Amino acid sequence: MKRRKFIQSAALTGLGLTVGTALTACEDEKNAAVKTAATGTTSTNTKPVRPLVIATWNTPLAVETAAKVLQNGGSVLDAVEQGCRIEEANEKGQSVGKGGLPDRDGNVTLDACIMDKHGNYGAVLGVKNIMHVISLARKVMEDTPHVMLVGEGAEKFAYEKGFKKEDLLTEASKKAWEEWKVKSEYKPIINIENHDTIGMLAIDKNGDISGACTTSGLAYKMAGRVGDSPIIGGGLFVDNEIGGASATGLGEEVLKTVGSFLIVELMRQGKSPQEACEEAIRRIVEKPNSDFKNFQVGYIAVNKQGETGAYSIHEYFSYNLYKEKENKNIQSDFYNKTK
Ligand code: SD4
Repeated sequence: MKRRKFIQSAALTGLGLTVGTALTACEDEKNAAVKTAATGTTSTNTKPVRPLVIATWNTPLAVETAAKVLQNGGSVLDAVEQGCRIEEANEKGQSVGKGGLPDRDGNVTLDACIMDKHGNYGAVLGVKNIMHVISLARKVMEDTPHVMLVGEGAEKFAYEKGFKKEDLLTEASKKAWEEWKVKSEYKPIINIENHDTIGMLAIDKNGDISGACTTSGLAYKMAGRVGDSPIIGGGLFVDNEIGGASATGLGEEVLKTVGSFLIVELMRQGKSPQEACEEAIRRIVEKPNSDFKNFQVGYIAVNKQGETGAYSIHEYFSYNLYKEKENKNIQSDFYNKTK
């Protein structure tokens, strides 16, 4: 049964639907007022928060850039693309774009994906020598019949589209790699506090949602390794009727639970963004033999109503949130409270 139909029939049969006073105007406001039998969660927020931008980690400039695009009447897709480009160009961020830490052979390879309000998706995986892979992912989405391009093919496509070739390995990341090589520990390094992979979700004044995610992946990964960030439903998922989610942290764990898709589907079933993020983290940590003490995963989510959620396994995950003209960095709640 189509969702709209289900909601209507739920209203008729009293299947837990509550309709607020301001809910006559548009469909998404009606959706936000759904109280599900499964969770008993009711949205009390009848006026949607718009525009809104949320992004993983301490990324004030990226979020501000995206917010400005929206304030100036730009598209929500432009907003997330422009926001992510800020982090890609930030050489200090060592897990995204230029200055990203390389793989164990010393090559910086980037992954990115983007989703628009129509559910279109584009991604590039394992790309060398191109800084703005988020824009390249958008070109894949808009200018090719495909959704993903990988490695050399993606790089060739970039040059065809006028992207500049550049060395992404900075002196600082080269030095870090050389130090790592001394011991060359096989274990993927994923620290808990300082990531900068950026996953960004935005809603424009009409309530349309887009998302983007860009990373250099795990530091010192095996050559050819791809994480969750460019994979639809893993590092990012957007459904314009429901909301969006994005992930950061150990991509292997996000992929095994299809984290961002899971969060959006949980919101579809009536969970708040916060409840959905918490459930997605639980799916990882409560697996038998989960090694969660040794890795971090963090999620952000937003629903159509502009309610947001964030949750991580360990302390120190934060996100930037722009809403009602304020741009704040907020510490996320987390699962592992034992020190
Ligand atoms: C990955 N999720 O490639 C990315 C890594 C990350 O901050 O988020 N780093 O698995």
